[in-house]
Amino acid sequence: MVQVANGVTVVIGLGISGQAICRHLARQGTFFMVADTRAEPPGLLAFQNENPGVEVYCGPLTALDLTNAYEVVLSPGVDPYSPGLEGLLERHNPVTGESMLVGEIALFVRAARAPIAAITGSNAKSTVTTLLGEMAIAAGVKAAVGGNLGTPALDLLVECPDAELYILELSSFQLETTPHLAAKAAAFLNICEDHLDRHGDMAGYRRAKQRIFHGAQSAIVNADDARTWPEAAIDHMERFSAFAPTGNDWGLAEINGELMLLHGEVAWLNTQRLAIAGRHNYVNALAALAMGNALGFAKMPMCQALTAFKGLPHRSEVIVRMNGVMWVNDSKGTNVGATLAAIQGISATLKGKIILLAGGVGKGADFTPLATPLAECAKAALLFGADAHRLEAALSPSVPVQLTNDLLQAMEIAWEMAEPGDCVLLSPACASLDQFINYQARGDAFRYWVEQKYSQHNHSE
Ligand code: UMA
Ligand code: ADP
Repeated sequence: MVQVANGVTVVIGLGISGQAICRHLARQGTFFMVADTRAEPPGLLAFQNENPGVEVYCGPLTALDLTNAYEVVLSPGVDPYSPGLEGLLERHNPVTGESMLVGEIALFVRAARAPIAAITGSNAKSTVTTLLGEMAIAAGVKAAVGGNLGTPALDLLVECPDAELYILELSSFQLETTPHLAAKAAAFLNICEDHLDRHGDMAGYRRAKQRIFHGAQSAIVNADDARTWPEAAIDHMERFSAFAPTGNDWGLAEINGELMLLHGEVAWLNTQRLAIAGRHNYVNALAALAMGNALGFAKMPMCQALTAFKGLPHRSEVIVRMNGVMWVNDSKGTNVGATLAAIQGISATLKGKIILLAGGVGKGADFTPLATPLAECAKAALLFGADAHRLEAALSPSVPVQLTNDLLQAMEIAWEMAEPGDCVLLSPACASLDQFINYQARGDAFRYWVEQKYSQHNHSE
């Protein structure tokens, strides 16, 4: 058993968050050590070279005695209920007044000197977070944007020390270890099955996400899904919907044949003026408007930012149209809800059929909700990765499916199968980690292959 010395802060995890936590603690002059469950975590040597005085323990947490630790700061990728961490989340820390086990965001809340706008949900977090950041810039507010997306939250404190607002995308993993966020505005966008391997069931997953509302001044919620509404009353609420708004909600409705973004009865923007496509993206625009409104941004700059926003890579991103076939990279479609949104958004305007490329780590999700929409609009589902067989079982026989070794083989088959009017859609409904470093690498592999084919094709013409 390795004993942690008395009064030491223990950082668990040497990933992006763990390293940001270490930098923060070092800046604060806190005495800390690091533990990682992996024998050789990536970046270990570089970390040791840069932090020669910091003790690093690599191995099972059950062999680390944390009894004397001052506080344990956990990376989001590690389950707070892992063996070796028993009871820590529930144990009161008499010095901080919080739990003995906290995450990066708890340290951020203690140190931040500007209000926080926080965004969670199963899908659309990055899109709404980025949009809100663009709105803040347009409104002349000095905002720092990060969290689960881009710059880790604690690094924002040094990157943008004079920020007037922190805009944070927060995952259920980060919220699980955040005792009291006290956001100025907190948005819970939507919920569908995701990360059930970690949270156990939907109730556990939702409970983690609901923590975004602790101490919030304003709550921004999805009027169409009561699971996103706070359990306790919050002073100010903004609600958005994919349908015509009720009362002063934000919503979508046709006026003179044009689909408009509305606040109550007032039309704010024609959806034709948006560069992002699909009803799900219009709802994302409404969520960002609702959030900006709660934060006091003016209408004009928010609408300017919306019309200028082109969307993010790896989210229903059209890579190329070749031989009349559209190739779309939705590698960030890492759960069933995101893949459903992509299928519905694309099939609504498609002349031909969708050839879906899907698979990877399913995180315990039920894939059957994909079967009916795919049966209507898909030519085939080409499956790969760890949960390909589970996907096959959920889709077959209503959808023609084919098992492949990997994404590249699936793309070769799609190339042969696709006809003019079709769309080859990479929207895996799964995490990438069995075959790629992350979803970006998966999307980049897709893009690279398509671009190579495109240039060969153009060359041969
Ligand atoms: N790991 C171990 N042992 C350890 C520490 C980590 O096995 O002791 C493993 C984890 O199980 C995981 C991987 O290492 O498989 C990375 O975990 P981490 O906690 O070190 O992750 P970071 O590198 O710090 O990245 C995290 C977020 N990743 C996760 O929550 C898994 C990143 O979100 C985020 O950008 C970053 O912090 C900065 O805040 C990525 C993500 O996939 C995009 N998030 C999930 C999502 O969006 O669905 C939640
Ligand atoms: P997150 O950060 O929550 O993963 P992103 O903005 O990166 O969210 O989008 C992730 C995936 O969700 C993409 O595949 C995208 O097409 C899909 N998506 C975007 N908006 C929505 C929405 N409102 N509902 C469901 N899926 C969505």
